[in-house]
Amino acid sequence: MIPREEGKTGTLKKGGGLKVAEEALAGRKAVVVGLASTGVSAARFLRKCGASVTATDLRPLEEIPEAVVLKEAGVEIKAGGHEGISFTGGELVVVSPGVPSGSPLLKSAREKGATVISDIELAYRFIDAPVLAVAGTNGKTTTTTLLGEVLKNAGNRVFVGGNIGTPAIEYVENGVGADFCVLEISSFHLETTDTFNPHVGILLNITEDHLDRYRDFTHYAETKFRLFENQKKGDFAVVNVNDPVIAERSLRGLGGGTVIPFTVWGTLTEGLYYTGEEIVYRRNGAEELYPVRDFRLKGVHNIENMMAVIAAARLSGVPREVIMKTFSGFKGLAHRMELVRVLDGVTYIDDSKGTNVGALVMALKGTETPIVLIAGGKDKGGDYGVLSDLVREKVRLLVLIGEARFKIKEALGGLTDTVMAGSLEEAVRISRGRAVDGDTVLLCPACSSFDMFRSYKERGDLFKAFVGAL
Ligand code: UMA
Repeated sequence: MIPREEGKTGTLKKGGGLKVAEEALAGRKAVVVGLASTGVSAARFLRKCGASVTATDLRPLEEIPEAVVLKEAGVEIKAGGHEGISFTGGELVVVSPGVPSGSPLLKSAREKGATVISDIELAYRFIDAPVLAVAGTNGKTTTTTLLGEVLKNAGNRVFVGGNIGTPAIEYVENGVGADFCVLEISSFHLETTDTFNPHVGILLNITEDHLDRYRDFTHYAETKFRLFENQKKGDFAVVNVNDPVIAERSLRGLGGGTVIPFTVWGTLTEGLYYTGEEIVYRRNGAEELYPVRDFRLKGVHNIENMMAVIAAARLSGVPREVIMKTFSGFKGLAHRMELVRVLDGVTYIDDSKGTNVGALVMALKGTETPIVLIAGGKDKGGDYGVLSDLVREKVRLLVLIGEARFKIKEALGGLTDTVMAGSLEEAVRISRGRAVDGDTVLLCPACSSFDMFRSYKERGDLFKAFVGAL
């Protein structure tokens, strides 16, 4: 048994909270860029703390329903573009994740001497609890949720937020405190962090994504490694060394914290590995075993997610038994390899959250039966060619939708039977007609949803509705 650890050194945050934020921000000039969920929370928080706030969005006013309440709270709003926003220096500029850090407005802000930060950085400056942060191209939301559950089941008060949905600043704004803050962190957040330093940082994997926003893959990967930039002795970097990009970068050093590696292949003398039957956690010469037989999350990528949770939870003082019990009861999340229905021997799976090529690789690897694959959506610049072997081997029929359908057809269409569909509903109908007993119909678009839907959630919900109506 590994002795209880509570990370008494390192970056355990103390102090902070709403009172300190009010002292720091009262009278400060702030500009909030982007007025979707993050910007709305940030503007409200800054006003609550007594800052003088201007908020701006490219969208017109009528598309920002929260504008009315913000105006009433004293926020000046410039909607329908960023014209009229100028900087004299000294402003605090809080950027929503969806706004690229290299945008002309933010460039001009920096040139004029304003401080440009993400909402995560703003929140971090006032968070008064240990921060456990989860990053990676895929698996972040499952890992964040599971870590939150494990900590809660051990009797802790836990805030779970960030990319998962609730902007982190709401933790500070609500002022109710917690024993831990578990934050899902995207590369977008990390573009504009400064002092952000999680006590435990988890990096699950790095594969191609968001190449419509970054110069190239290296730029995207390096942005993710910023997670560890400020770590000090007493902090922990929990990293998947089976991922070649992370393994190579780890050799060059990840920051000042202790690296806890995990891998599903091979063994480790320190860290976590997988025997095929159990996860082994080795730390400071001691060892613990976590048999996976009763865990409801399946697939190698979920073993990786669970390894990361074990490390972060044990470093936070959670007993092994609580982890085992939580894992055995955790069913997984909607739109992530979610079983929708079995109809005439055909299994329908909703993996609408599979918004990049890496996610599709995992979904195909984790499916044992022949597959009718529905893919396509808004292209993010990834290389579909890496799917060639898996498509040839596993995909009986490729049904393509959305803007990216031509590009995907060019890369993969010659490898298996391929058809185009004009809508998701048509794609479901075609799949129903062509799938045979024992097949899996898998929605895993490898693209974002914004060409046809408001979000991956809407896409997944519609898929489930169409499948339900068959
Ligand atoms: N905008 C401007 N100027 C610009 C560009 C955009 O004003 O130059 C405006 C847009 O019109 C929009 C706003 O800025 O109104 C951008 O908002 P946003 O996209 O940041 O939306 P939020 O609702 O604040 O959502 C963000 C995250 N979105 C993104 O990272 C794109 C949400 O992650 C997150 O849940 C939420 O904050 C709360 O923390 C979503 C996401 O897609 C799930 N994340 C990416 C992913 O997982 O792949 C990283």
